[in-house]
Amino acid sequence: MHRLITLSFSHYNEKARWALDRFSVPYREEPYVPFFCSMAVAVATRGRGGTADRTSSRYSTPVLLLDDGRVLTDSTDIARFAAGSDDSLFPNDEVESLVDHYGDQLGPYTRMLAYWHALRHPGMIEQLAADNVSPRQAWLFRTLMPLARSNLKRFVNLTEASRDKAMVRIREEFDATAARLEQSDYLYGDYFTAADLTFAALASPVLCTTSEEGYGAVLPSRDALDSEGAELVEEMRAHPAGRFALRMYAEERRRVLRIR
Ligand SMILES: N[C@@H](CCC(=O)N[C@@H](CS)C(=O)NCC(=O)O)C(=O)O
Repeated sequence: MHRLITLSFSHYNEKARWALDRFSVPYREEPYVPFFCSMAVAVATRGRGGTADRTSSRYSTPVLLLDDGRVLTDSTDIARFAAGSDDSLFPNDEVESLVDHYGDQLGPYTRMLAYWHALRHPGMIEQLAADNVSPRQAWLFRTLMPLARSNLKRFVNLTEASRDKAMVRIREEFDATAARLEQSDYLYGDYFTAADLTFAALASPVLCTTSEEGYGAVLPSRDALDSEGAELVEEMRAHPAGRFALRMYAEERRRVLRIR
């Protein structure tokens, strides 16, 4: 069976999981927390990793280890592999460029805001670990977290200025997406494509999409956020683009049993 190494709660990983689930590709997910996921990738790829891009290192997740020995180290490559000969997910260059655009221009900012809120609340990131990985790994993460906290902040570039920029960029992306949706129920054409999947997955950290709504891992509960975090999530959920993302989950995120 194919092995999917993930940073379990990450939205880029959710994008890969969604595509694999949608096309009923059998795989076993090996879920990790930050740092441990990079070590798992280094081990699984014998130190080679993949290709670093503007938003990630070469040890980033998701990584799909195929039965035949091939290794896919990018969520878009994994989604393309999942779709196989079905060209409805990636019908053309316009969809490809929307996927790349959201990967570059939305994903890094929703991730930054999610970490901003998670790291402000003592215990929140440790709870995320407890909700998403094995008790042993969660315990180890909790034990090492005091040392890892500042590295994580530096890694995601968490400062007030970057938080403010992230907020501006997310609102711009949501507004542009909503404008696009005035023409159609989908981001391209009149059917579901990888552009819709990518937007919905990468918007999830600011929507706190729940597993009941279809997210393939556990994100922080809205009740656990402070007023600033809760207001942000309410604003994004009420936005036409946020409502669209939640609709894509309701209508298009087919969950199949995953073996862990
Ligand atoms: N372009 C990559 C981005 C993936 C990415 O940024 N993954 C993050 C999780 S949100 C990660 O693993 N970061 C750790 C690292 O880059 O070392 C993709 O879409 O697969």
